[in-house]
Amino acid sequence: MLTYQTLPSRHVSEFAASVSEGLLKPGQRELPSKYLYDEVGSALFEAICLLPEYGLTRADARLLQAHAAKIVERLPSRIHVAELGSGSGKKTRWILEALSQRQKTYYFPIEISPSALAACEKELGQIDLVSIVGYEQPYLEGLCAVAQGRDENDHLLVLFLGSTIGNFDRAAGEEFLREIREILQTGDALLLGTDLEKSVETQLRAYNDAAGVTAAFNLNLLARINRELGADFDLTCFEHEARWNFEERRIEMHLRSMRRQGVKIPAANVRVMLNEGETIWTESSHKYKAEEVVGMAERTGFRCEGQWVDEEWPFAQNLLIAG
Ligand code: AVI
Repeated sequence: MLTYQTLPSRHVSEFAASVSEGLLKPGQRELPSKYLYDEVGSALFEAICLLPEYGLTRADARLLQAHAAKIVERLPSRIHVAELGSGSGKKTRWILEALSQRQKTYYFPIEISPSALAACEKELGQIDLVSIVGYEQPYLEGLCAVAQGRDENDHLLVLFLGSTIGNFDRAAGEEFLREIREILQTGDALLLGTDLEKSVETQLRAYNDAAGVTAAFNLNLLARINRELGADFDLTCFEHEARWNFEERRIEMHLRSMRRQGVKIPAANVRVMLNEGETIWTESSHKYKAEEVVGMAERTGFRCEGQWVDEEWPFAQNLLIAG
C-alpha cells in the first residue's frame, strides 16, 4: 500500500524566478537542470536510457543485477531502503529481492513526481515481504522524515543511483553526501552510482545521440518555459550542444542561439537579447575516477566498503558505510 506525504504544490513563481536569475546572469547564461524533468522531459529521459549511445543506465542495472546479493551480504541486519529519486524503480528490484530473501523490508521511494511514485509502486508492489511507503518530497526532507520514523534498532540503506550525483557541481555533490551522512546513524549505508571517465568520443556520443533524443530533451526546457511562463522561444532557432569540459571533467549541455534574437518571458517579467552563437548552459554531468569516490566518501563521513565496476561501460556502484 502506497501512502503519499504531499507537499504543497510548487509555485510557478519559483520557476519564473530561477529562469529570470539564470538568463540574466552576467557572462554565461544558465537554466537549472532540475527543470528539464517535466512530464515530457521525464519521458524523453526514459527514452535516453534506452539509447545505444547512452550505456550509463544499462551499466547501473547490470551491476545491481549481478551483485545485489553481495551488496546485501555486507549490510547490517534489520535494514530498510530509502531511495532518492526512485524514477520508475526498475533497477531497485534486484536489491529489494535480495533483501527480501532474509527479512521483511520497507522501501521508501522519495520523489517529487507523483507519477514516478505511482510507476514505482506498480513496478515493485508485488515483491513478497516488501512494503512500499512513498514520500512525495525533496530528497533530504524525505530522508529526514524516513530516518525520524524508523525504529531504534533499524538501519537504513540509502540508494542514490544512476550517477545523479554527477549533475551536482563537485563541491555541491560532496556537500550533499555530507548532508545525507548527517541524517544517518553510524552503520547505515549509502549505495552511490557514479559514471566513470571514459573516452571523450564515447562520452560526447552519449549526450549527442544520432536520433536526436537528447537534443529534444534539452530543447524541451525552452518549450516548457513557453508552456508554463508564456515565453516566445522559437525552438527552430536553437540547437543542442554537448561539450566535454577537460578541466572540470564533465559533459555540459548547452542550447546555442543560431541567430541574434530577442525573447520575452512574461511570467518572469524578463526580456533577453541573445547573440548569434551565444549559449544557455542547461546541465552538467560530472564523471569520476573510481579512487576519487573513495576520497569523497572519506571526506564526508563514510568509508567505502565495496566498489563494483561494470566491464562494458565504466560505471561504479559504491557501497559507503556511515562511520
Ligand atoms: C539523470 N542524469 C544522471 C543524466 C546524466 O547523464 O547526467 C541526465 C541526462 N542528461 C542528458 N542525458 C542524460
